[in-house]
Amino acid sequence: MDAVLDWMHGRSSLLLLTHTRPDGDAFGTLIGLLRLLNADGRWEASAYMSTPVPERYNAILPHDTSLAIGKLPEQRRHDGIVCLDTARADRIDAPNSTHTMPLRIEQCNIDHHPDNSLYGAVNWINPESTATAQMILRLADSLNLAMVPEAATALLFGLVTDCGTFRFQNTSPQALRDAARLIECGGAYHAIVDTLHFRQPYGRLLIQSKLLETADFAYNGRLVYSVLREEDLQGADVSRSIDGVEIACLLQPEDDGVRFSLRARSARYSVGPIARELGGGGHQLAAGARLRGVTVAEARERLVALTRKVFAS
Ligand SMILES: [Mn+2]
Repeated sequence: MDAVLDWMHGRSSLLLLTHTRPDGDAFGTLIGLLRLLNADGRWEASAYMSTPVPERYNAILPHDTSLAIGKLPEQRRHDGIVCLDTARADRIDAPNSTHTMPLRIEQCNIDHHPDNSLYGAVNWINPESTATAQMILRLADSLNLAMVPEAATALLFGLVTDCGTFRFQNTSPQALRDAARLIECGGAYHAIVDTLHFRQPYGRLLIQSKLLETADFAYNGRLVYSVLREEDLQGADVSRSIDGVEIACLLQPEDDGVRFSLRARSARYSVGPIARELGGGGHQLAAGARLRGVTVAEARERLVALTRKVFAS
């Protein structure tokens, strides 16, 4: 973190970026840090995402005028880019598709993915962190940034989503302490839980039930997988909460291949190596990959073969 502090003190105008297909920790860290910096005033900060925050999160993550969607205001001249929760440079949700713009400005890489490729000019990677959001909390403390309630809510959202609302095995005592701290600073915990768990669109619940209905099992029920053909269903999950399941995988056909979304019950049978063998990456308990030029049947075969290795180890 010291390298990050030095790097920040040498800069005045920062652009914040996160990864493509952003998840809760991506939204939370991007918006949280943006709010913290702009409330403080020592830095001029803006952020960019190619697509807006999903509408269902509007109540907890209201729009911020310094967050640019789809197009970056031309006149801004940034002297540094902070990349949040993003393991590899090619996963940065950059203001243009070729990623040429960010590469010309120095990057500061803040992330908790163990397979981070250290692409930044400075890299602060803490795999012990349940969420990148906690690292932003540490950073805020070190920079003496006031933890304003909107930032606390955004960071709490990142932390809560990355640990499955304190159900996943990455829920550490520190995660709970940090959550308590963010709630004390005004983080809207009940609104977050309400949004995530008690306001599911009916269509989404129907899809979950369809996933269960069409699920396939292998290895005596230890692997479950399902094919999802509908678009835009991030967070849909073939339930690893099924008794006996160690690994769950969602296969999503795309134009030029298949996307794998993998979840493990415990670190004993980690999905990280499976994702990496498929050319992707992620954590032990949650990982993903995208295989080009394969059919769903071929993707299924690869999955079952790779899972065999994990169960055999
Ligand atoms: Mn994360």
